[in-house]
Amino acid sequence: SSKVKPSFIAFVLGGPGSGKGTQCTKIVETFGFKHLSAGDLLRREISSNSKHGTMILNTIREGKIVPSAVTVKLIQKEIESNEGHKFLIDGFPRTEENRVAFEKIIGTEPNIVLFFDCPEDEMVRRVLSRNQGRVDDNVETVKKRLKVFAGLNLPVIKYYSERGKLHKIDGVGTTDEIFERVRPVFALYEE
Ligand code: UP5
Ligand code: MG
Repeated sequence: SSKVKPSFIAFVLGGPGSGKGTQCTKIVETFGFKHLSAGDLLRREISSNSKHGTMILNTIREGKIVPSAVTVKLIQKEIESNEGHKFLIDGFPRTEENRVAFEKIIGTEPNIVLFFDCPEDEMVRRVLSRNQGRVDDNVETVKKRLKVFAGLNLPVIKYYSERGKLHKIDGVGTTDEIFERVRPVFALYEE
């Protein structure tokens, strides 16, 4: 497992468009975390024409999950090059297999897990109005992403709930209203 053990890790989970990235930006501003979005790391691999770029692009287009070995290696690189930081890991782990691979390779578990709970119709509305050219922001792929979320990611969320690590946040409301629900979770850990 990794040489560098991070001081604090929060996993940030929720369906497509539930507000993970938006809330992570606010957490970074207020609590000074390093934000690692697994989706952004994978999209960076596509645009830098890396070895796995084409496979990652095809996987994201289908709303499927990239193999754990690829994603965990990208996260590991970021953790090792940001030694001493607290980390927000956004949109990972997506599957039980992802979760087990992370624990094995990084050698630690998250301190806490946030889950942005948002109704499907609201998530679809947000994703389809984003307009930032993401290859997976279309009706067809969003439906697949929602299915994959329900089938593969909800079990991971349930796992952390049973371990007493889950903070379930109502993901409906304005960005600021939602952040006021997030703030107390992190305020607990501020000295
Ligand atoms: N918005 C945000 N908050 C709002 C609010 N309160 N009210 C109204 N609008 C709000 O928000 C989405 C949109 O809604 C934005 O336009 C925002 O302004 C607005 P955002 O904060 O971006 O939500 P987020 O939950 O981050 O949505 P995202 O689409 O990024 O979630 P996904 O989980 O679908 O995407 P991700 O990038 O994590 O993954 C993409 C794909 O990569 C996956 O489908 C998968 O194929 C692959 N992947 C893996 O294979 N493995 C991984 O580990 C990670 C990803
Ligand atoms: Mg995101």
